[in-house]
Order: sequence, then C-alpha cells, then structure tokens
Amino acid sequence: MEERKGEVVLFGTWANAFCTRVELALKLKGIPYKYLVEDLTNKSELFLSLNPVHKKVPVLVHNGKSIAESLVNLEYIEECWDTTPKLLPEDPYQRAKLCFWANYYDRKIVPSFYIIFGSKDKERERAIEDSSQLLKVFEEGIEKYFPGQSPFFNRKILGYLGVIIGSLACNYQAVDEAIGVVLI
Ligand SMILES: N[C@@H](CCC(=O)N[C@@H](CS)C(=O)NCC(=O)O)C(=O)O
Repeated sequence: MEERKGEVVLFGTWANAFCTRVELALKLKGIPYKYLVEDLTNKSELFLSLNPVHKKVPVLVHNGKSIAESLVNLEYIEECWDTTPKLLPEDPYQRAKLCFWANYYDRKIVPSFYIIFGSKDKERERAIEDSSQLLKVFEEGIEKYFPGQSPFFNRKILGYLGVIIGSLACNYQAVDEAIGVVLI
C-alpha cells in the first residue's frame, strides 16, 4: 500500500502514557518515525493546527495528514501498516471486546486515578475506593470475557490492550508508593 510509505511524525511530550502507547505501537511494527516534543505550556501554532479540537498530545502525522487521540492513532497504525506483528486479532468479536475494555480503561479508570492525585484526606479515601471498584470490574471482565487467555498479548507479542494498559500501569509501584495504598 503506497500510503504506508512516507513520513511519520509523532507530536508528544515527555513521560506521557498516551504518547508512549503510540510510540510502542510504532516500535513494535518497526515503523520509522520522527518524535517532536511539544511544549504543553506554550503550544505551537503548528501543533494547534494539527489538533484544533482537543489540543492534546499525542498527534500522529502521516504524510502531512494529522490524526489525534491515542486510541485512534493505534487503530490507524494497525490498519495502515497491516504488517506483523498485529496488535489486534482477526476475529471481529475478539477485536470488539478488546476495544470495549480499552475504552473502559481510558474513560473510567484513568480519570479515577486523576481524582486520587488531586484529592486528600477523606476525599482521597473515597477516590481510592471508587478506583478500586472500577479496577475490580475490569479484572472480573477480563476473566469473564477472555477465559484462559491473556488479552494483553496477540499471540505471543504485546497486543492492543497490552500496549494501552502497559504504557500507563507500568508505574503502578510508584503510584502505590505515592498514594500510600496498594491499588493495583
Ligand atoms: N484522550 C487523549 C488524552 C491525551 C492527553 O490527555 N494528553 C495530555 C498529556 S499531559 C495533554 O496533551 N494535555 C494538554 C492539555 O490538556 O492542554 C488521548 O488518548 O490521546
């Protein structure tokens, strides 16, 4: 596919899990790319023109065309570079289940972490309890919907859900230490 060729640029920022996921996917597939660090305290005109809606990193630019939102970036990478390793399985139902849990993670679990970090005392205790409940639903869902298999890998290689969750949850020990509770 001609589209596969050409320049790939990733606008990102240091130590950001949303950007790391996209980098991981590009690296897994062996796609060469240029990484441009965006100063989020003083966003460039170019960057704002590439993601005028959310104004957030990551933004993937392929042959001059910009794609915002990390999950959309991963889907684009998977479709455009349908080379191995594949991030997603072939089966549409398996793919849908993985996308469902990726969405649950981003929409429910990630925001619950931010509430913990931004609160203290009783409010923090409540936030930790809420987050634990969301994690429990996730864990039970994974066991129920992917019996006897790890949804984090596609065959033996890190897959879509592994890339998404691994890039954020890899620092769970530091987070546990910072909040003084074993959350994960
Ligand atoms: N839903 C977005 C979230 C990305 C995100 O939160 N990016 C932050 C990184 S710190 C950002 O660019 N924040 C800048 C801002 O909100 O002004 C995605 O998945 O790409």
